[in-house]
Order: sequence, then structure tokens, then C-alpha cells
Amino acid sequence: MNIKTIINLGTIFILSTLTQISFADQVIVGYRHLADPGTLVYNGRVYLYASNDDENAAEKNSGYQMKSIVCVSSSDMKNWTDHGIVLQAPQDVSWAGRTWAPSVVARNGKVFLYFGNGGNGIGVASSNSPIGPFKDPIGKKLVEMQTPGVLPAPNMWLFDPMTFIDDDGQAYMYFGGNGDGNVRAIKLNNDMTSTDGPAVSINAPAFFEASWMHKRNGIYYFSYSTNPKAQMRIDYMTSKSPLSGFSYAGIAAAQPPKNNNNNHQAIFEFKGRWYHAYHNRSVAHRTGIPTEFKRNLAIEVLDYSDEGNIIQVGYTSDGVPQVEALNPYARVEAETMNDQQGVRTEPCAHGGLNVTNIKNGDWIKIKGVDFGKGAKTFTASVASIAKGNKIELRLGSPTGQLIGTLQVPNTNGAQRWQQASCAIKGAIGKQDLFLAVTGAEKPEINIDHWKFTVK
Ligand code: FUB
Repeated sequence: MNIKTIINLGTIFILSTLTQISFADQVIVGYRHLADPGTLVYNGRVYLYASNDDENAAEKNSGYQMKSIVCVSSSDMKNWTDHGIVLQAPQDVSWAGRTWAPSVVARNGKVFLYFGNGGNGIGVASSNSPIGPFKDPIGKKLVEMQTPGVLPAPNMWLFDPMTFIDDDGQAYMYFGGNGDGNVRAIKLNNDMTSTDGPAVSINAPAFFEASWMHKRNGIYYFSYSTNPKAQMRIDYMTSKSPLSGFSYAGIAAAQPPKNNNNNHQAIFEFKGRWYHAYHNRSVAHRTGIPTEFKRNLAIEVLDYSDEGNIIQVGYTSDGVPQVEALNPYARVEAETMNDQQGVRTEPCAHGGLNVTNIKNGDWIKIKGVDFGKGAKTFTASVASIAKGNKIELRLGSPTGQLIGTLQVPNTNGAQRWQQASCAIKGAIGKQDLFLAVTGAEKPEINIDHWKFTVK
């Protein structure tokens, strides 16, 4: 963020739709513009929470307008499920005008989401579920400029909270921006919605924003985005203590390609491997729109040397390996995908989201689907107000081997859902599955969920 964008808090709201273009698969949920990932590993899935850049206008100097947080999740690191908006200001948090750069932790059977009210204070919201809805339990800022220990700090950006629960149960929140001496850390009480004592200062060379804490083998790693003079890299410091004794340890990740602007990381462990989630601007570059306020999520593997140093993250076009196959014999939400062309999602009358706006020639890719010895039937919950649309089920590519064709009935309503089935032939072993839509140009078809069966 730069000072101009903090000050520039206008009200333009543009919902961007990214159709007709698919992306290399280090991009997550490429049909949404999302940024500033925060992560939660919960019940075998990793959840990414993000600033909703679809609420920003693309035009120069229009500023970061985000007033909602979007959540996506995965159990295999390749197929991501879109859970949509999980927190909105002011509906869920009446005092806030912005919701930037979330951080999320689970404790005491609840999930807590922390966010920046732009650069002007930090809020908390809680939910019984990682996919929300999140609501403000305290009715005010959790941390403000008047919170003891926050000031003095020259031109403090009071934002980018990162909440971390240590092995002994003590919770800490790291935050701040805009100056080497502007990192702050504060203890949180067990309720996770109140602070314990004053904030303490940590010094970080070239500190700009994006505080992040993780712990590995007893070492605390504090990572952050450096300032523009230091290329907005992700640098890190280490210590044997969560609040003091940090020394500079190097570069965790260079400025990503196709970014050239603010950078924001989340470092986390999932199913035995470490990852670096971040944002870049590759979707906006490829769609040819102004890039500054239109970021997208991406992810890479993060490794350590034998000495415990972070090995600088390498940026790839393929992202991370799939950690387990997708089971097609259990219900799969249609908004679970690895890639797509022409797809959007919307709230579904039956709960959660459905995929919408799928027209002739559009497709959804689901990576690494394990059909085992073979599927015989495909069933999907669909809605359409047209006749003559089909979903072709293909392997390997949108035009690959055809294993079945689902005729989509006219259900007389875009939210009137019906189950439709078709026979399947040739779906054996592990495959990349494509749901390719053919038929009438309009109106579009909607899909809520789908499943294969062996009979
Ligand atoms: O998304 C708005 C701001 O941009 C975040 O708070 C910063 O970390 C930077 O990514």
C-alpha cells in the first residue's frame, strides 16, 4: 500500500467478472481478484481468506475499497472450493469502513478473523465455522492508535494483523506498517477478542507491511514485506522468543513476477509441507486491465535448509503439487476447481455457492480425480431456464476423451434445482476431469454440486 491509496478511500464499487480466459495453475480462483492471504488449517483443509479486490475499481488512483473478505479452501492444494464472502462491512461489523488483509485462527470451538479497517485500526469477528458468517463480537476496534504501546510511531499504518497461537496457548497479534520501527506485537487474552497489556515494538529492516509469524522447530520466524526501496520483497527475521531477540535472516521470497507493487505473504504448514501463499497481478496483466488494485492469489512451496533457514521461494508456472487425489464418489461442490473458462459463482438458494454463467464453450477443470476401477453414472444438481444445453464430461482437456454427456433440463428457474444423470464410459484411474458446456448460447446453466457412482 502507499500513502495515496490509504488516503484515497472513495466509494466506487465494481464487481469484475473474468470470463473467457484460463490461467496457469499457480493462480488460485482466477475468476476472482483477491489479495493479502491469511490462512487457517482446519479439519484436513486449508482455508485462505483474502481482501476482495473485485470491490476495487481498476482505474489509476481509485484506491483500495475492499469492504469484504472472501474465503476459499482446499484439501489437495490443487482444487480450490470458493466459499464466497464470509465477512462484510458494515453489515457484519458496523463500525468498519474497510476490511483489509485478514488473519484467522481457531480456538475454543470458534474461528476468529482479524482485519485492518484500511490503515486505521484492527477489528475482530468470530464464527462457529471457518466459512462464516463472521460477526463482530465486541462492537469496536480491537486495537486502535490509543492502545498502549502502539504510539509513538511515525506515520503508523495500523493494519495487517497476524494472529498466532503459540504451543503454550498464548496468543499474539503482530501488526503495523510504514517504517522499520513500526512493527508491533500484543498479547491476546484466551477469549481472542481482548488484548493483554501494551503492544511491544519490534524493529525490522526496511519494514513496510504484511507482518506474518510462524514457528518451526522452536524458532519464531517473523516475515514481512519490505519497502519499495528494497523491492517489496518478503524478508524475515528469526528469534527463540515470540516478542524479542529477532535478528535479520534474509530473503524469503523476491518480488513475484507480474506484480511490481505491494506484496503480501502467508507461510503455513499443511499435510507435512510448508507453503508460501501470496498475491500477484498476473490475471490483470493477462486480461489487459490496469493492475494496481486488481490482485490475485497464488501459491508456491517453501523449503528450509538443514540449518532452518528459509530457502528463497522459487516462482513457477505450475504452482504446487497435488497432495491427494479428489474422490468423485462423494458430493463435490461445483465451485471446486483447478481452472476454468468463463465461470463465476453466486450464492445458492440451497446454501453455499453455485457455479453460474456457464455458456457454450465454457468449462471447469478438476485436477487429479481418482475414478479407481471405473464410474458408471454422473449426477449433477443443475438449474436452467433453457432447453438444449449439455455438460460434456471429458478427460485431459476440454476437448479430450468424452466419457458421458449430461442433458441439462429446463428447470424453469435459475435457482430451481433438479438432479440430472447420465451414463459414463471410460472413466478409470486418476484423470483430469473437464465439465465442458455445449449448447444454446443463452441463457446460461448453473451447477450446484455433482457426484459419480459406480453403478
Ligand atoms: O490490500 C491493502 C493493503 O495492501 C494491505 O493491507 C497491504 O498488506 C497491501 O497488500
